[in-house]
Amino acid sequence: MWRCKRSEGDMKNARMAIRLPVALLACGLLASTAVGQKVSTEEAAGYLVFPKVVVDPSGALNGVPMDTVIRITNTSRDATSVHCFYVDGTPRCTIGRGLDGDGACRTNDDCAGGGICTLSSCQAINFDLNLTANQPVGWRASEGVVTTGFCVGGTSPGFPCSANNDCAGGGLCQDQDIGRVPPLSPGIFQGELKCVQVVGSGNDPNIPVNRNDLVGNASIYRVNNAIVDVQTYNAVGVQAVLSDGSTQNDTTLVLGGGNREYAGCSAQVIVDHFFDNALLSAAREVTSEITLVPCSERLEVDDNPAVHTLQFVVFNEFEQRMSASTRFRCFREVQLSQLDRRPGQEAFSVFNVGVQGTLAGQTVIRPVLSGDGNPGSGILAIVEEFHRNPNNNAVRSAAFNIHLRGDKAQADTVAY
Ligand SMILES: [Ca+2]
Repeated sequence: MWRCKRSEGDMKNARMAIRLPVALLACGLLASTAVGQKVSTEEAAGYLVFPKVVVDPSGALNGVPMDTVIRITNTSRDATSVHCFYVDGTPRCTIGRGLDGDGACRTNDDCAGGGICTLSSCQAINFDLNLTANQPVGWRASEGVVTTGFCVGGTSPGFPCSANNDCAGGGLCQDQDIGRVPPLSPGIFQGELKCVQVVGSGNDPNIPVNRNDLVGNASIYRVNNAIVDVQTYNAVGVQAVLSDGSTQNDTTLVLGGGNREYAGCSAQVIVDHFFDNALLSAAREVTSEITLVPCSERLEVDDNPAVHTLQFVVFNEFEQRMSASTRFRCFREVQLSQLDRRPGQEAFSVFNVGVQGTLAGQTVIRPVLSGDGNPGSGILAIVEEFHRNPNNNAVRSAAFNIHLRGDKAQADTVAY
């Protein structure tokens, strides 16, 4: 009965030790809805979403430099083309150079001259990949792919190279043009990556194709002299309804609803988590961050991205219920106890262990109807758990995917 898969990570056993009655109930429901084409982190799909990509070479955001390694594999015996978008969800100062000289900021305090730290544009950066049969590719988001060589064999197959000694573990650097991926450094980038399997040729090579051949994952590295902390999550795969290789009509992907071209986003997102500041032992205090991205998005044509309102219903281990809500545009990364409280006020949050009185809980997230009857975009998310040793401030983290429950009646659309 216990089918909820958790991603790898050294916190796995600690999390599994606490099983909530409500969690078991939710997972049973999840299993029973898994029919037909899926939105999942386990099966190959025609549309991939990586909810969180972060690049911060100088460590200005958290004091530790961060980078993200992205991997995509074509599981098909046929070659394929892929059209991808980085969506820039980095908050930036309205006035001032921010943390990276390009305006990136965490709060208004990072902005000079009375500037406001805000996320307003959600600019998308697109690129294309051409993958041969069964080909894995990978790159560091900070560096992208700027060469025409890629490693074969060794321990980094599919990664870009200029010579054999760029390929770890004895791999060979072979000439093959998989495409160019723009580097996201030297500044700060926080955002998501979305990739669609496309026809790759003809008048409009970016038209989606009805195939389900892509899998992917991402590893977020936090590295300095004192720590090496790596967390890996699987990309969310959204499967095309047809997988006969036929070409779609346009560059608007319809997810769910009556005229679906892809599986629909779920009606609810469920997160099992510890409450913030829970002490698992004298040497482990836990906090969690959630990253939210919308299922509906206009990737290349939107200078005023929609605001999404989400409702959070939070249950503790006594199944007592509290609620909170938040609004976001294309991307939101936030500590759970800052969803409903300002920084410094986390102790009063419904996500704080002191408010809830139990170590762990479960949160159900659903989009809220807007005033004009718009049903609201579905959402996708990942959660990161940070375990801090209060004695020396050493932090270890793990990322995990959330659970999806129920099929949303209304379609979501992704246009580019
Ligand atoms: Ca379409």
